[in-house]
Amino acid sequence: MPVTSGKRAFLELLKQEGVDILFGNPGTTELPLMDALAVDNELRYVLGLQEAAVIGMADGYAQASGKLAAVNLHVTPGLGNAMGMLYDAQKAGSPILVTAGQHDQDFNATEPILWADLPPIARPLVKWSAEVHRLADLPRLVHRAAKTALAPPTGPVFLALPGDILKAEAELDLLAPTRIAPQMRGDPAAVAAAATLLAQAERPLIIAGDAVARSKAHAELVELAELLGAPVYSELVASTASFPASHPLFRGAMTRMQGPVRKVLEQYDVLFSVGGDLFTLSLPSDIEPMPDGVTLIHLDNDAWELGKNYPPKVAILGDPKTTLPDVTEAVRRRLGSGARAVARERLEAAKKATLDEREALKAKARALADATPVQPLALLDAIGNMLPRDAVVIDETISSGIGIRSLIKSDDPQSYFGLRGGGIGWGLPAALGVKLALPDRPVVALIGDGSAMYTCQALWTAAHERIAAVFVIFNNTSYRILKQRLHAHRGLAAQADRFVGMELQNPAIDFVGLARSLGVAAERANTVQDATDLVAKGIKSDAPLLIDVPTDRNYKPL
Ligand SMILES: Cc1ncc(C[n+]2csc(CCOP(=O)(O)OP(=O)(O)O)c2C)c(N)n1
Ligand SMILES: [Mg+2]
Repeated sequence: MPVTSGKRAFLELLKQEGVDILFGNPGTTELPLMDALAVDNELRYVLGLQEAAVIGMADGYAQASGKLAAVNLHVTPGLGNAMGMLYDAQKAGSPILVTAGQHDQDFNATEPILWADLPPIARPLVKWSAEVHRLADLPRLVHRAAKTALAPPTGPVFLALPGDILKAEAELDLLAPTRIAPQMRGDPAAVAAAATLLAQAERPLIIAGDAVARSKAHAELVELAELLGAPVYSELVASTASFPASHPLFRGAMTRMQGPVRKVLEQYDVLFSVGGDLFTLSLPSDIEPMPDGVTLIHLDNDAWELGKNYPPKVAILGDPKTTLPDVTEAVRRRLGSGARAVARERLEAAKKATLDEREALKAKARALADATPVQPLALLDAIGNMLPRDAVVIDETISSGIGIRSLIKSDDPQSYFGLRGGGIGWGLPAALGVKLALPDRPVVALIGDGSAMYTCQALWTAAHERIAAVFVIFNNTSYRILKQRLHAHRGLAAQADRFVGMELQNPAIDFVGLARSLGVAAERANTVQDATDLVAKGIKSDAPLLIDVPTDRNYKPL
């Protein structure tokens, strides 16, 4: 076996795992790796200027590519800065190998600067967290980490890399990656039981979760939905286009509040959740979102999610792409000609209901098209109308995103990525990762002004790496969602019309100046037309562009 150093072995192990980009921010403890990178021509090191931005980029890359994303951070403060975005990555199930340098093991007893025990810090937010203690274990542990990140349900993992391990040399067998084939086929008896319930349903409803997009099962779910004549909602907090947005059975996302969820569900007798979150809600409420009369069927590739909050009649552990055709086939066999005719009527009625609702939303948006300042609904509609079909939208619009899944034609599984975890600051760096993963598709990030400020450092990386994403800032000079929520309390803030800690004014943030200072071209758009003209220009450019759109500050219901 050849003698190799830990630092070079680590890079080779990443390459074995299919990694071609290492996202990172270095410090002294990472210097051995930076040394090895100096003579490596295959791995691209993408520097982020704050660790939150580093993880956000890796998250976008992992979600859009489905591949392992690799990250290297700087000891305790580096990992600490990364935690908020690591939470988002965990919620989105993003396969990310997060590593951090650690001091030499025989130095740690003195508690050197920046030192803390790293694996326990990362542990709550990852599938597996460990430290390498012997160079001989490095190959095994890196491969185990990568396998774990990519095994369904996918998610981030953490490895601490002490300096002495990276600097040491030894004869090393690099072993080989393990890949767990993801297409688990659901249990046949459970599939049959689910099909019986679905075939008997009078008013079936489908909730589609990220697992559908991840397994690229759009066509399989469309077939079942059409057979049943069942409308489809996306899960409450989605990070993907879990169903094609233009399909006439797609009703968009439900509001993340108990009352409105219950109102929708009350209209149905059988709910089939295909990888959907039941339910990720925003705030507590006395209202129970799941009505008593609804029979639940639950399919997911994550056993934890099955029956997590609501006991299903049938729970199927399986991958949507391989399991849905079995369900559809079994339903088809159970539907007599009478039932088929009824299902076709349901289909026509459901299609009409969707198209009516969508047209009403678009009419409302059109009526606001010339309003100043720009109304977010009008801007979303206009962007939805002009984007090419292969565009990918990154959504961190927060309060401005109402109707986004109906207005933007996100029709394929990689056409939309949204904020799953709720930790804001994700969208701007995630857009870079998505563009790196899908370089041939236009990438347009729609981001709230408040959200953009958490990770605006990523703009420098966009300029430095010439990552041609388009950023549209929905700039209402406020944390508008928080004002809306506090206003709804009808408490002291609403009476006083005073919202402490929610105004981003005095001074207003100069996003154009900010972007330009970091090397990114930027323009302000005061009308919907100007904004879409600039989006069109940005899509054609081979460099990033930021478009600052002052939008309505009003937080009261229109
Ligand atoms: C890391 C993090 N910090 C704070 C919050 C709380 N928070 C949720 S939404 C929000 C404001 C978002 O502002 P902006 O992006 O401008 O969107 P808007 O509400 O104006 O539409 C804040 C501060 C959060 N979710 N995550
Ligand atoms: Mg805002």
